[in-house]
Amino acid sequence: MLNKQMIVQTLLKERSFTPMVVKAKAFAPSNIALCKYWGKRDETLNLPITGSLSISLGNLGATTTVVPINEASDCIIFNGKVMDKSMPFVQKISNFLDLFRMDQNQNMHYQVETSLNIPMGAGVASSACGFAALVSALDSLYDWQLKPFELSILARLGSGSAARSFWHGFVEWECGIALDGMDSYAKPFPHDWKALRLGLLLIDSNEKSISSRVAMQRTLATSPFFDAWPKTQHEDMILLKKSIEDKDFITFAQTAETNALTLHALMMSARPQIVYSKPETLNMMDKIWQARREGLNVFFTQDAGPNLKLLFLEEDIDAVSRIFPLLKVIAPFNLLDQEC
Ligand code: 2P0
Repeated sequence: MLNKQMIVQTLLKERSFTPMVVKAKAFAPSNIALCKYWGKRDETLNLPITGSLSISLGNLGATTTVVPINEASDCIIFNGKVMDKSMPFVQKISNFLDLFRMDQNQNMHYQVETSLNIPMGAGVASSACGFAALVSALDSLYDWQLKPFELSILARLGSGSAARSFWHGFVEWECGIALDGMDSYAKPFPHDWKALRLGLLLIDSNEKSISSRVAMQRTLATSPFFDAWPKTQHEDMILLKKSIEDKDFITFAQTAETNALTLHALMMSARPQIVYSKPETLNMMDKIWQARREGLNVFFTQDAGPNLKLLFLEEDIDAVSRIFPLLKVIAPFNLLDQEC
């Protein structure tokens, strides 16, 4: 059976493990899926059953600095604070770094300092941009000069959605068919859309009750409707890509919304059920649908949590903000317009 270590060894074959700089730094944007990744054909390598398509959040994401240290364990610093080694996410990062401890590098430990400029608790996953930034920083530290698809494969081993966090704009992650996943990586879907806006609507910032990993496994194993998901996903991908090419906002945003609702319906049909929505999530959906009935083109997508991400166009910022005054508005294609 293939494991992560074999993949890393294949990709880094003949690459040096001598640090070329004292400290390496990299940034990776966060991404929101418009056509979701849900269900793995390989649990170990995070290989998806379907392709997915995301939009990156411009200059909102993770900046990670990696420094080799002469210590017996890694030191993980998050937003300025040293994290306790017993924390699950610290262990997840250390386990990931273990993959790069081979041959002459086996005793190497790192100080990994990550800062997020996404508002904490905004319902935007930090693991995707975190793993992507970490892989890019390691690439710089050792001057491996890996190709973008190779970086995407390495980051996927940390967290599936991290495969999509290496580019700005729209990004497509192909599911691939190879057992080793060497054909399962992301690449840009090269169409921009300057007028597109994304709004982060925070409903609940508490940690989710069930991880995406466990929720994916359970949905795949128990939902009586899972068989329908790959077909729906394939059709949605075609619609979404065509609507981006045509700048057909209604088809684009309606497809993203339906894709998210289909995903949540699937999860609700798992046994036992997985329900990420809170009563307030449904209230907000209702507000969005009401606004649409009144002629405002606002739609949403939802990930593995109760928060919503609104989709609308620049011309409707004021109208949407009047309904949702606390909305954090992001212009994914206008990098300079965003706060850091
Ligand atoms: C996505 N999500 O496409 C989907 C939609 C959440 C909902 O990818 O187990 O943290 O590390 O591969 O990437 C969240 O799952 O899962 C996710 P792992 P990941 O963005």
